[in-house]
Amino acid sequence: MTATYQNIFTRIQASAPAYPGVSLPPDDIPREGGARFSRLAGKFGDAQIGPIYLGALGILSIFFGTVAFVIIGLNMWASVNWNILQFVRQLFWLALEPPPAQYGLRIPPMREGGWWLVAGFFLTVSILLWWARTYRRARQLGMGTHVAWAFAGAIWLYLVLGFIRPILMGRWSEAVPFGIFPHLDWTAAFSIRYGNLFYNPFHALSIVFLYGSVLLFAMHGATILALGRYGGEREIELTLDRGTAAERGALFWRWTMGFNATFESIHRWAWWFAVLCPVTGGIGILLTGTVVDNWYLWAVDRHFAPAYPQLWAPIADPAAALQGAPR
Ligand code: 07D
Repeated sequence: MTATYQNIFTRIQASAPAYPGVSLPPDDIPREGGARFSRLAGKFGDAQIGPIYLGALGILSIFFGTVAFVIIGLNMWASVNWNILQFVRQLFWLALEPPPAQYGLRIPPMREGGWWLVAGFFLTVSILLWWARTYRRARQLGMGTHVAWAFAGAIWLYLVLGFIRPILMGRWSEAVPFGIFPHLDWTAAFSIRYGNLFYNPFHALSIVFLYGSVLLFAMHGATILALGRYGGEREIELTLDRGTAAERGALFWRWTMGFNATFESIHRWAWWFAVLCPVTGGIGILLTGTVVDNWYLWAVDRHFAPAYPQLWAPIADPAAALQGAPR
């Protein structure tokens, strides 16, 4: 019986002396810690752990992220009267909420959303510093900055949700609360308040790229693993010759779907699909409440959602009774 080489789980671990990586420019802080080896880590990725480059941006980012995390945690703990047992029991339900609508964009008392503003500020500083770190590390290694720009796509959505849109709407209360279930509740409430996000075409596009990324990643990952016996993961050496893993992978897709990406272009497909998920999502959120008040009625107007027959006397829109900003 022939043993077939299937490499979904198997991973050959070659051991070699620790390698700290290419030398860095003289203005860079040295990398921290030596190198260790872990057999377990080697099952998932490289067996070598460290050295790690922290640098000024990394240290500052972790510092500000920790400050945000601690502020959020302490506010949650305070909300259960500093009872540690209730804090642990109710952790997933606890929240640090943004200021109520009546404060608009003004600075509220600390207990009424002030801490939310402070935590959000520190979290944002931390995320932006981490972005700068991904940009700088790539530059110092002589790489392109594709990872940083992909990360910027996610940061765009984050900023739309918590900063840009609330400012356009004139009140911080529009922003997302901190908390596990509270932020999920916010998502559901947001969808209902603005007439069902399923009718927002940018939400639909964002889902296309979310699911599309999953599909592409599965196809690409499976193709490379299936080509493992021909050294498929050594991409660059394979692209020019005939009969290589690269060509077999291309042929597989050309034969099964009639079209194939190249070993280079598949990564551009993957990059764009992943990045367009939060970029289109951010556009959809930006338009919600600012340009379009109710996505269902918007879709009815454009004849792609059905208008339900009016069976009873018309029900007044509760929002119509509101005055001023909340309206
Ligand atoms: C959220 C932003 C970037 C994050 C960054 C990191 C930390 C660290 C540390 C505390 C992911 C932040 C840092 C967290 C914390 C400390 C110290 C990226 C994010 C930079 N939807 N929906 C999407 C589906 C419905 C709703 C996107 C599916 C309902 C709202 C996506 C379904 C309702 C919003 C998506 C579905 C609803 C979305 C997110 C199905 C009510 C958004 C893309 C099958 C539940 C967001 C345009 C992403 C958006 C969004 C998928 C249903 C509401 C494609 C599959 C109808 C309010 N939904 N959704 O990359 O962009 O997120 O909308 O039912 O805001 Mg939706």
